[in-house]
Amino acid sequence: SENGTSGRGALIVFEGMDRSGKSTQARRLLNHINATTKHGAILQPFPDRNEPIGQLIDRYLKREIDFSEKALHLAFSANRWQKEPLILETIDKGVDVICDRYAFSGVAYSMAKGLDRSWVRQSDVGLPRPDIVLYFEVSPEVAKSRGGFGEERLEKEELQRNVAKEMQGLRGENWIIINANNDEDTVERDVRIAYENIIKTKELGKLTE
Ligand code: Z5A
Ligand code: MG
Repeated sequence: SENGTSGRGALIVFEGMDRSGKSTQARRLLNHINATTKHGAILQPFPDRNEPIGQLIDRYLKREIDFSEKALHLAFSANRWQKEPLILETIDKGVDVICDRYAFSGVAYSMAKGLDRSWVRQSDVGLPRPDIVLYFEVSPEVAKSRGGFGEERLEKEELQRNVAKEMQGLRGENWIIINANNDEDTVERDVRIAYENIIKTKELGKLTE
């Protein structure tokens, strides 16, 4: 098969700070893969605001309803579990899955708000483990200069700083740091290089504690 050695699709995760350009680049990579490969890719954003639990999360982010911090954490996690079967089936067919945010956002945001590390990690244990995490690093000044910042309720500077700190602690050997201060074409080039260099294990792994 043209898709690596094992024939399965790759699980690619975009993570990083607010306004770092994750969604922009996730879409660009999707288009690139679909234009240049036979196997293709799908885009899976998290939170997935179309799925029932994701609709509640969307309403929370828009300040329409409230959640306790722990219930919110579990909602974000349940939102991912709702999509686990789809992710596994898609990977199995040889199609790549691009996730725009994933469990690392879940852990980092909840820890930044003061929730306990092991409690927070538990709800995502067993989810598919990404082959690669593209971590978008952007300076606070650049992020602030980009559109839309501050509209939703988690977009507060101090929280963002804490999230960035927690994200540092989550870095693993399959993480690639992307300099997201650069212009869109430069970032896209770096993302494509990372994509070309993904090393897939035979079977997709699972997230552990
Ligand atoms: N959250 C959580 O708490 N727990 C979880 O488990 C998960 C999420 C999964 C909503 O997420 C909130 O949920 C988020 C984390 C929390 N909290 N906050 N804040 P979301 O993913 O839906 O958030 P979003 O609304 O999509 O924003 P974002 O992800 O932070 O933005 P982005 O995707 O990184 O950036 P973008 O939309 O691609 O670009 C932002 C703007 O910059 C836009 O105007 C672009 O045209 C522009 N842009 C992009 N790239 C560039 C470059 N290179 N140069 C100049 N301008 C650029
Ligand atoms: Mg986004």
